[in-house]
Amino acid sequence: MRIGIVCYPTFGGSGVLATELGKALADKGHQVHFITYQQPVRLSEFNANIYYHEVLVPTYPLFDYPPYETALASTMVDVIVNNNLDLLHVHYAVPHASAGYMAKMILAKQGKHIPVITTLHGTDITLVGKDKTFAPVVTFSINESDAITAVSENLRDETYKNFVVEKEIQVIQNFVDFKRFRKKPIDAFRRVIAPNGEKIVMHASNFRKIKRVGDVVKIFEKISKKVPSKLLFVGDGPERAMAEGMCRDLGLCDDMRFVGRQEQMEDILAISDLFLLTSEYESFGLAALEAMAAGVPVISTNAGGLPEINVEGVTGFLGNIGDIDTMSEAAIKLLSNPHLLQQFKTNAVNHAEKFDIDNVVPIYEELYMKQLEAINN
Ligand code: GMT
Repeated sequence: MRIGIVCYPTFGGSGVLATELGKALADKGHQVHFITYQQPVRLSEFNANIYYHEVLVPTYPLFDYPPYETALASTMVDVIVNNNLDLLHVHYAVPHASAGYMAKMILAKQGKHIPVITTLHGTDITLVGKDKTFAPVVTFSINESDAITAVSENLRDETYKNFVVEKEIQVIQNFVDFKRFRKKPIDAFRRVIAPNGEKIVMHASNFRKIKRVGDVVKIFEKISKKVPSKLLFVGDGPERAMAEGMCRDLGLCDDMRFVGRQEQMEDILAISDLFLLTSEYESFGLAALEAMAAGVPVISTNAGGLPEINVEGVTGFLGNIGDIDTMSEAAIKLLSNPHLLQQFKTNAVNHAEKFDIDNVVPIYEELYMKQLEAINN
């Protein structure tokens, strides 16, 4: 198949998922065309089946707000026509689903019919999408998509709760390239971070408010009083300065490290003992799944779709949003009992394997085939 993929090219989970999906489809022989405003972060190696088309948004003195959606829809049309694409798969509804609808309508006028598949990822529904500034357009374009998928059962339910959606939303959960995360720890790297054999606790996110990174610091403060440990903060974003301020105020700077955005997550996860995810909401929590695939148990909130991947008392522990005490007690319990920690590490790997890329990509392929059959009949 010749597939167009539209996503955000940044470090966000939806872009990561879309890029990994495109790469996996290309490995299976499909021709994949990424249409984004920047090269997606995880699209660094050459693959003969992958094409990248940049969306350029011209500036003009009249435009206080450059019309990205118009440029995107026009680029979609151009790429679809010139590469004879079979279908378009857009990730994150805002504004990709409405741009996809616009492209589809333009092409229909030219006699080309192309299915548009929309994958909902999380904040496109729960935060941005349901804001009344966007809601009518999001509702319309979701309903006009030929197929809709959501990355968790929770997100499917949230979508039905917040929007009038008449179509079936198929749940296709996030996946992980299991092989990639089965890496041996690099001892020298571990020694740099934890020179005296301290435990390594980690958090990775885009440091948005919804991640509650302040809670990560508070939990770590409690952990470090009981278990010699270090905290690695991976990623960057608006709340990073606040987290750094907290670490200074609490006198924890020697034990906390902000390593910024990292592409080699597997190397960092390989030396980590515990992953903290304190979000107010996660439709799924891809970062937690990647941690589990690397054999790192997870202490998380029970928000959104997190209970669908982090199994209480098996792969980690879950607490209510903001419940620092419960989450830190669970973390201390795990980190101070080597036998229990090892058991949870094994459980995490075993559970993550269910979300292996090889199990999930065929579900997308089947969906594409179904849509192509429907449009051709
Ligand atoms: O987590 C973020 O803020 C980024 C966001 C995105 O769309 O890029 O991630 C969402 O999509 C991921 C991939 O499907 C999910 O694993 C994340 O849970 C989801 N984030 C939220 O729902 C907050």
